[in-house]
Amino acid sequence: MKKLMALIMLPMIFGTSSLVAEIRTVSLKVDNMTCAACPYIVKKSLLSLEGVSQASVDYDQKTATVTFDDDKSSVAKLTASKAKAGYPSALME
Ligand SMILES: [Cu+2]
Repeated sequence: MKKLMALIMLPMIFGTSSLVAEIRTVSLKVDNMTCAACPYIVKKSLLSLEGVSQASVDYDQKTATVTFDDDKSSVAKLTASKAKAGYPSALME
């Protein structure tokens, strides 16, 4: 009976792995940053997204480094938010 329970529990344990928050950090290339205020706007738009815990923007390199919860956000959501703010961006490989 214990063995049967273990067999039933296994998929439950491994099945929850997709529910566990996966924290990802990605770098994005950001277009249209033309003045010193732009990085702040980009950073604000990123931090306003659900699941984003950290965002830093490098004006000189024209990049943004974002840490987010993969279950609550996605690279697509990050780039969509920035595009909406006027800064198209793409994931850096
Ligand atoms: Cu600007």
